[in-house]
Amino acid sequence: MKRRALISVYDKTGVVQFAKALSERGWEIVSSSGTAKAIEEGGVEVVEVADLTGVPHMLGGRVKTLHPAISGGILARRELESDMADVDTHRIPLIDMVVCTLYPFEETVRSGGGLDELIEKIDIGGVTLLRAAAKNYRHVTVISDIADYDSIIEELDKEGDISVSTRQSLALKAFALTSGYDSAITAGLSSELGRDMEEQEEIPSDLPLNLKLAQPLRYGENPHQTAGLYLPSLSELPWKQLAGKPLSYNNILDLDGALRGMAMMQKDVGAVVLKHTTPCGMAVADTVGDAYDRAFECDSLSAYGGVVGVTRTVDLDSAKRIGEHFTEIVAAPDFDEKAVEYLEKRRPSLRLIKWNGGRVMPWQITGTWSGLLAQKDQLPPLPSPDSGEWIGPKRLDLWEDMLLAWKVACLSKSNAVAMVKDGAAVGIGMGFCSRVFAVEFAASQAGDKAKGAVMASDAFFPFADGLEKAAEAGIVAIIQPGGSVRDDEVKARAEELGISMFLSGWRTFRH
Ligand code: 93A
Repeated sequence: MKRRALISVYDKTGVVQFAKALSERGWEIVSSSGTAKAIEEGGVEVVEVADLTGVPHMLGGRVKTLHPAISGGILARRELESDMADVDTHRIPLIDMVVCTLYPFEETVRSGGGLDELIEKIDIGGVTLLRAAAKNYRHVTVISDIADYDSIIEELDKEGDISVSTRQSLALKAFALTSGYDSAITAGLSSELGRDMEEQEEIPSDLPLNLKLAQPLRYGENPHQTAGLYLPSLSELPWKQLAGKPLSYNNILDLDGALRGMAMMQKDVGAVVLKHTTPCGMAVADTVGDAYDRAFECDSLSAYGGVVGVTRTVDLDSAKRIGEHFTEIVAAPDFDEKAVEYLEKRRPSLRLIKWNGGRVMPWQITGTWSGLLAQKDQLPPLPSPDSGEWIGPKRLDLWEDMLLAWKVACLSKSNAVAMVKDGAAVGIGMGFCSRVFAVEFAASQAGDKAKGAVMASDAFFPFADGLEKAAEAGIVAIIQPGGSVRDDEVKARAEELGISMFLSGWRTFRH
């Protein structure tokens, strides 16, 4: 019987050659409209999904492959008489292979797409194809990565078919992709939609975590501590290590800070430098190299042996700049080949981490002597100039800096304040038991750069003293949650000092 492949790809790189190779090996190709067009233009025979289902693509492309004739052809259990009777009755052609690359949701977030664009980039049909094929891996091959085209053709040539072990690993790969895709949607939409998210969710009575050891580690925070990395079963790490020494327990902790920083800055070309999970520099710029240099400058002493996260591909120029300093890890959405080659030579131990933008754990779980604490791992919505209360002059001209300061403070250990000027952190006071000390430290680090800078605080000012210290240093605008019993006093003092103050309404403690 003729085997059938359903190909529906956003990224059309190499699809014509792949379809051609399948077709030459006797496969029938079925495709959604854009893919069918590309394949047909490449001179390969193809059946349109619409011809197979009898229903045209509709809702401007929102419904293309969502149809029982497609889902049924993928999901049917070939060994089950009743399933086969169903497909027979409804004349559903069986599909033996699904090839699908999803709408680029994360790229849309990174390029600053607005809510409408983001919503349209949520792939529904493609995810359904992938999950259905992965679920029925016993009969169906699922290809979710164009990098697998060649090995599939090779296996077909060598073995005449795709082995069950290949199908299993491709299924896991597809599930890992769709789960990462869903987390990216949650992260990408939460800053757009979260403003209405005042209500807390109910706490579930069980956490269905099902954690499995993914990687034993040499030791924990210190050499005498046994440790391992655990993942929920079926989850895969949201990153790939491209080079360098194996990650340690502390590396994985620090990397977490970098990924969080990257997620917060994903709309910008940004860089964050961290030590012990909290930032010692964070900046935005026009290029990755410039953002890195500016982030590094904030506290170049502490950056030694730190972790770097950048929000765009590391090219050779930025690799050279990063390679100048001793760093434990560089995390990025991607690395140019030349950048990897350069950094491998220049810093052989440096761990290069390619992050897919996804995450694994929706919960933050902390072991304490009193039990396991669990909380939803989420930030409050990104403030916007109309989402809070302004006191004194409304310095919209400084808003972008205030937002960056807010992000630095979110990422820093409490009590935290962050001073930012012209798109770069210039002073970060964090991990202090007193907010006044945090301000004093940040101001001393910023020096003259504090003059005309903005400041964020991760929690309210209990007294006006922290604010007064900031004003002394030259801070002109402050973003903080508000909510102190002495808010009136703090607001009045800000007005007297001529400071622009924005009360966001959301606290961002990090312990
Ligand atoms: O808008 S969708 O969620 N609705 C669908 O029914 C559907 N089917 C496939 N997006 C859908 N797709 C996606 O379209 C695929 O994941 C792929 O990214 C893209 C291919 O469309 P075309 O072949 O028209 O270029």
